[in-house]
Amino acid sequence: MGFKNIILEREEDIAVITINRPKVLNAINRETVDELQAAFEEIEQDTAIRAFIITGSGEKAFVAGADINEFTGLTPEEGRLLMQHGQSVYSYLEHMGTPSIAAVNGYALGGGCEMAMACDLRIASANAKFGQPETKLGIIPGWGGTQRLTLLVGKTHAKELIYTSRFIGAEEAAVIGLVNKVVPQEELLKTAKDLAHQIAAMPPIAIRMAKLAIDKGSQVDMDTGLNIEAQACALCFATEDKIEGCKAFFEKRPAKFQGK
Ligand code: DAK
Repeated sequence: MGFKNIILEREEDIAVITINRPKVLNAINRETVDELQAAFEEIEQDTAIRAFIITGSGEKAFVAGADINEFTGLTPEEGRLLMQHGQSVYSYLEHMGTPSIAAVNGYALGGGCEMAMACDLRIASANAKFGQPETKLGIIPGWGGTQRLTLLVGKTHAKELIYTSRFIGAEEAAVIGLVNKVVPQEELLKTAKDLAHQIAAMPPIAIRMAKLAIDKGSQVDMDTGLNIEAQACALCFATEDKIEGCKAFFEKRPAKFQGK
């Protein structure tokens, strides 16, 4: 599929999605949401892609939120539909078997911060700024912000950030656990790609099972979570990659995983 608002590129066993609307700081409109869904499906169906990155074009913004131009004249019903659509696309991203990394190269606000939070990992450039400024617009985060921010940083920080609409810098985001790592802007994409390649070299079924156990397990009680972990681990025992991983260990050589 040809895209107007995003760029999808493949590099060996990883892919990079670049949100490409620099004139509006990569703000996401409906068309971009649809293109993202199509790109996610394309990546998910391609088993040769073992990890992917989402970033923004230019040096100023990752995504400065939902495109505010599209809020004008929305009835509550239209707002609800738009909100649910965005939520379902971000949930699709969150639940993908292919692990995702947000390379946050500037402003990650509102729907932009929410998209980064739906990714598995987040690397930020030193100039990145995060925020959920919806309350300043008279609304509240509608694409998962109240839920994912709370899960990632806890109620204390989530409430402060959402109640005040305050932006935080990359270092503060790292301190509260919103990002994995902060790097100089010129190193951002390379760092994210190195991490993606590192994950891509791992056994994909084991990575998918780890993701499932962490994500599903964190939403249930401990006993149920441990049960999910045991089932997911049992499935790994049935893979050729498990045999190869253990064999390579004893043969003192790097393992070659096939995803089987
Ligand atoms: N939407 C549309 N245009 C935007 C934009 C946005 N989110 N952010 C920036 N732009 C545009 C600006 O209007 C400006 O356009 P021109 O004036 O050049 O035509 C251009 O990008 C450059 O921006 P600035 O001139 O403002 O640049 P500055 O460096 O001065 O400021 C800034 C950068 C990021 C601090 C500032 O642009 C800013 O505050 N932007 C808005 C941030 C924001 O509030 N984002 C929205 C968060 S709310 C829902 C669905 C979705 C959502 C909620 C509910 N339902 C359906 C219910 C999600 C909501 C959000 O994401």
